Amino acid sequence: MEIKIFSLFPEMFEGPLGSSLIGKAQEKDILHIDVINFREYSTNKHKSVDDYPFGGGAGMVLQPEPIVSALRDNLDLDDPDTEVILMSPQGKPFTQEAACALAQKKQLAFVCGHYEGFDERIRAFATQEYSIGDYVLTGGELPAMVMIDTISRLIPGVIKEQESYEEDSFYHGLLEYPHYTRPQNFEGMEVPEVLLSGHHENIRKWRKKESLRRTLLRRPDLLEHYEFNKEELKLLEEVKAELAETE
Ligand code: 4GO
Repeated sequence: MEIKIFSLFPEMFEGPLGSSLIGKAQEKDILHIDVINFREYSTNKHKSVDDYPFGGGAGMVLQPEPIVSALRDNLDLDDPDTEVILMSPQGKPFTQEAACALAQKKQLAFVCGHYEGFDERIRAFATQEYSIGDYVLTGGELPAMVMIDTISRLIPGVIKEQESYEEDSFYHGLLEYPHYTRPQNFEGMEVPEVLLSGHHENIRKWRKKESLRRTLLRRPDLLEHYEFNKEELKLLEEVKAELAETE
């Protein structure tokens, strides 16, 4: 996959995208990430990219010319397999499902704004607009990094075990079951017996049940959209009965 980031602060990306699994994926040629500083596309002598808002008010607004010139110079804006993504608090909420869809694309471009925001006409050049949550940041760089990290680990070869992400929280719409490793007893806290039993079917059921319990207790909103199978409905009833007992 080809990723192009348009930002006034390219150095912000060096650490997060150069290290760990994303860095390795780039070395393995699974992923290519380019950061383009659209200040280089400013045509005035001060290399400025923002100006005062028409109509008055506080803050500066990013002008359309430098960003659009940078996009045109680095992307084929007519390629249907290229998504131009604007990072903004006004975008659609970014979810694991959105990440799965974006991971299928050939090329992704991320447009990171700063200051008060973008001139509205920049939106005409984006194919998507995403928000990573209901809060305001100083720039779109951190949201772009969050999205790139989430999408990258879904690309085959980026994480070791391909099944690994299929067990993630959210992948199937539930939170993950609890994990344990050695020691068997840590400061008096024991690993659940069933995980030591070697009985694969019981372990699978226990994990499914704990996954449902966690989701019910921590994120009941996720269960509103979840499509339960027969076994899951039964396990959820068991969980609810157990919770009613301890009330
Ligand atoms: C994105 C961008 C928050 C998000 C941003 C978010 N803040 N919630 N700030 O994903 C244009 C100027 C937007 C600063 C940018």
